[in-house]
Amino acid sequence: MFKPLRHTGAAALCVALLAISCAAPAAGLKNGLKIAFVPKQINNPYEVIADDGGLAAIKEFGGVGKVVGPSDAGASSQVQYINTLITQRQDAIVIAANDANAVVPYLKKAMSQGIKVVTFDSDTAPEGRQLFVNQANAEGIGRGQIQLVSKLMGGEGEFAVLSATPNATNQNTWIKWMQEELKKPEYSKIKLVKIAYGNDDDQKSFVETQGLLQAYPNLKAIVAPTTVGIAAAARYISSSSSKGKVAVTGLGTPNQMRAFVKNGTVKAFQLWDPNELGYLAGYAAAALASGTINGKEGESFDAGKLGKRTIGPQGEIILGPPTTFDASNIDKFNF
Ligand code: RAM
Repeated sequence: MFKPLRHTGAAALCVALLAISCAAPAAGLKNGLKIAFVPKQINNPYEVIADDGGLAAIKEFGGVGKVVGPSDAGASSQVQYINTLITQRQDAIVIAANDANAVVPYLKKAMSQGIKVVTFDSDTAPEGRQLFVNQANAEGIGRGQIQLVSKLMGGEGEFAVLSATPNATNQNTWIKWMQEELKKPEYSKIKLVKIAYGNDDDQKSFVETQGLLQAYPNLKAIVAPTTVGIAAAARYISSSSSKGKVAVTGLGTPNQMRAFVKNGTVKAFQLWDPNELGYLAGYAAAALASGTINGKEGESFDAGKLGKRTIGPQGEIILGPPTTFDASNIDKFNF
């Protein structure tokens, strides 16, 4: 009896105060925290899902959330948004950084004024933030992509990587681990011929795909560790004579890739749930801004439906392992 009554009371109070979100805040979190999400780019479907997860978390713990950011993933495109958020005295900024260094001076300025900074999806240099919420272990993602493409290529032939921007910390780290994995003897018949950059721009990624197919007539696969890149590559290949000859894989959202799996262009690809990534980052930011954690290794915090989470080395919090999607399971996922 007691709990529902309390919620009714909180709801009535929220209606009275109008502007404040109605929620039962997680243990120890301050009410009314102002938390801003800054995606790599505002119109990237992946970032939209992640930010929506963050806003859902903020609603749960009774904060005030918003999403602001650039329309392109350029290195410095987020700077003006960070400056505005500092002026607005947000409690926390959660950012998917477009460059490891370009935003650091501005994020440092935010932190010096008491604003908590959490990176998610794509990290900055460690001095630019207090926590990094990572979608999955970076080494596991990189090595896993090679294991997958090797299977799709039958263990031999040429492949290319179609990445996001040349400065994207997340893609660059994954590619580094791909190259490490390729050193193993079982991949001696596989050759990475080119790393192309579609800048997480659909059109550029489409044109880069075309360029790769022309430049490397023996290409057997394209690995795009970006949801924008893989969707553009699949779209190009699905209506070209390379369909069925050149495998497309990488990291994509099931909803964007479903048609290409159904029409046979794509056999398998991977990802995690971006919504959960944003949700976890929202709770991490709130815990920092409430002072229930300071960002030290070993500290734990309550992440709502994701349960208790613990900070690992270098301030990193990991969401969980990626899922591999194929024709057998893709319809079970809706994001
Ligand atoms: C794109 C972005 C994002 C990355 C995903 C996999 O949407 O580059 O940062 O995590 O792909």
